[in-house]
Amino acid sequence: MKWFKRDKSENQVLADAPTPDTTQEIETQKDVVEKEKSSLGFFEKLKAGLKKTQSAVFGRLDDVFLAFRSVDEELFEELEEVLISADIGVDTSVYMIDMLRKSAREKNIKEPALLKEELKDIISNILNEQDTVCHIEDGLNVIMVIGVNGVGKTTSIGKIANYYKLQGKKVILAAADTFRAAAIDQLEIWANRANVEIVKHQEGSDPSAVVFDAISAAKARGADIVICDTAGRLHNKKHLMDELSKTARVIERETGKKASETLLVLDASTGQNALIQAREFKNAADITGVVLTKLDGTAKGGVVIALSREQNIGVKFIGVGEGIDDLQKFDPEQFAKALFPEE
Ligand SMILES: Nc1nc2c(ncn2[C@@H]2O[C@H](COP(=O)(O)OP(=O)(O)OP(=O)(O)O)[C@@H](O)[C@H]2O)c(=O)[nH]1
Ligand SMILES: [Mg+2]
Repeated sequence: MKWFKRDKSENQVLADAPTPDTTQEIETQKDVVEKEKSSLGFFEKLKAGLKKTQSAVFGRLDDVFLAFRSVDEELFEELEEVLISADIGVDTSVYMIDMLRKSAREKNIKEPALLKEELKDIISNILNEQDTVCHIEDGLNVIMVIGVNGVGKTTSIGKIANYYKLQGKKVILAAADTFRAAAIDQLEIWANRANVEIVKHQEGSDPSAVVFDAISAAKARGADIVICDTAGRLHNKKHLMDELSKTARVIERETGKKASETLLVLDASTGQNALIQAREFKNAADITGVVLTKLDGTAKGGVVIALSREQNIGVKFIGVGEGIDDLQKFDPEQFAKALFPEE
């Protein structure tokens, strides 16, 4: 089992901070308070984005917990049924309930409502088994963004550019979806919104030449991150693989290393289809993580759990709306917590 170290600072609470006795420590505590405040906003937004999934699936689990007086086999079966009927998938649902039985037995849990916390832990453990951190190192990083038509690649790139720009990174977008002129224009609109530079060529030009130019521009301007948009076609796998490996060669040759991340964008509202796309793309490219979009418009948010458990792929960012701020760094514990209605 792989466990990845995660930066917990965003969720740190003030109670964790030691009593200050120097100005510097007071400043540090201020930072913690600020982070706590922004993390509250973060959580509210996450909850709002998961509202549909919560009421259609996890709210129903809550009803089951309430309806039972004791922890028995009938309860486990009913919980399993609710999970299967959501887009969590049979294998993952069965696994989750097996884990729940096990912890109920080991901890001698007698009250159904107490199983809820166990289930949250089971979900965050499944999610934590994958690498959910978007790795950005010192120096130049290239992020490739791939996925089928309409899943939200260009929109997510705009949001990710804004996310890193706000962290003080210098970002350049590469308009390597040269398939349609409109795709280049759309990326340019997002570059303007995020206030970052864009490198573009004519429609129909070679995508890897755009990436080459974007990397050259990034070197010349001392940029930290180049994010590459790509055309969303999967119908011809050979073509896709050829194009991606050509671009990968350019990235490796020009930066001396592989792309920091190759992010697959999946539309959560397509449910099981998103899982199929993940499997297909994993065969065609070295996917390092997923951006899961449109969680706000769907009850199929449970697909995140199946992606982690069945496709062994970590979600790194989630899209919870169409605006530039509607992107969140994925946080397994917070996500598991936000799936359930408040106590
Ligand atoms: N509600 C919601 N809509 C989103 C989200 N992300 C993207 N969209 C919408 O999805 C639609 C498609 O987004 P694009 O970014 O154009 O998708 P794409 O993958 O680049 O599409 P192609 O370039 O045609 O392959 C747009 O209308 C976006 O506003 C999200 O997180 N939530
Ligand atoms: Mg696009």
